[in-house]
Amino acid sequence: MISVVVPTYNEAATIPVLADRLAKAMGGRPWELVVVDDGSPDGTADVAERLAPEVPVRVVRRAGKLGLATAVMAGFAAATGETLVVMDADLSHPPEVVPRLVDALGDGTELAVGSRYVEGGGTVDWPLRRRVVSRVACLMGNALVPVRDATSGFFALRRSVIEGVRLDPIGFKIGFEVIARGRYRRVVEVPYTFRDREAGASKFGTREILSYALQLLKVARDKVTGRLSSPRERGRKE
Ligand SMILES: Nc1nc2c(ncn2[C@@H]2O[C@H](COP(=O)(O)OP(=O)(O)OP(=O)(O)O)[C@@H](O)[C@H]2O)c(=O)[nH]1
Ligand SMILES: [Mg+2]
Repeated sequence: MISVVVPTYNEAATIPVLADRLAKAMGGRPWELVVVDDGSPDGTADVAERLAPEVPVRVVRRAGKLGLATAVMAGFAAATGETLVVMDADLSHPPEVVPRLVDALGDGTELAVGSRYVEGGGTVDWPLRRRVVSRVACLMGNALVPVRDATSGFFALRRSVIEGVRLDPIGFKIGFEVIARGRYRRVVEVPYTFRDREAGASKFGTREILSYALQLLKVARDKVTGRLSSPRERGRKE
């Protein structure tokens, strides 16, 4: 079973499109959609719930806007699948790439990261400022983890990668946290083209940049003090 975890805040316009495209992309694979909504004023949670029974959807409702990282963690807790996928609701992450992420798992590969910064990947329609911020953020992250698109919010993993692992639910970049602290033998990057959101408002801003900087510092500290070994060694401790 594949659980696709999608955090939402005011995504009522796009969630039906996302669900429809996902359902088509998944083909015959057993899957569920886990929407984690933070009390969106636009009624995203109700819209998502009404997608059942056409789409195997589950909605986790949280009382207020508690942040993206904790939303994803709540989604992991509610998900029933052994394979977990995380993606945004705004169609920046193409649903058609999800099977490729999932199929990249296996054979010792327990984490697959959707990547804009490997051959075949890229961004379109993104303003220059966002492109520069993203590039710098990924270069900094790549100093600490073996993934070029270190801030990717689009990834698939086996549940075992995060089981018993304490993730720091700081800010926006839960993917970086999973890459830095998860237990896996191998990680691969799967190229995809990121598209800027067409509808709805961005939640990205200075606060997100600052919390990412803090997250980098914490991971660097834990590496230096030996609290964080390599993913492979973490895997062996099992
Ligand atoms: N549950 C929950 N979801 C959130 C929260 N903040 C953002 N999201 C969702 O997380 C995903 C990523 O947020 P975006 O606003 O697209 O962030 P971004 O991709 O960095 O920026 P833009 O695409 O430019 O808007 C989207 O599906 C949002 O609806 C939050 O506090 N709680
Ligand atoms: Mg987005």
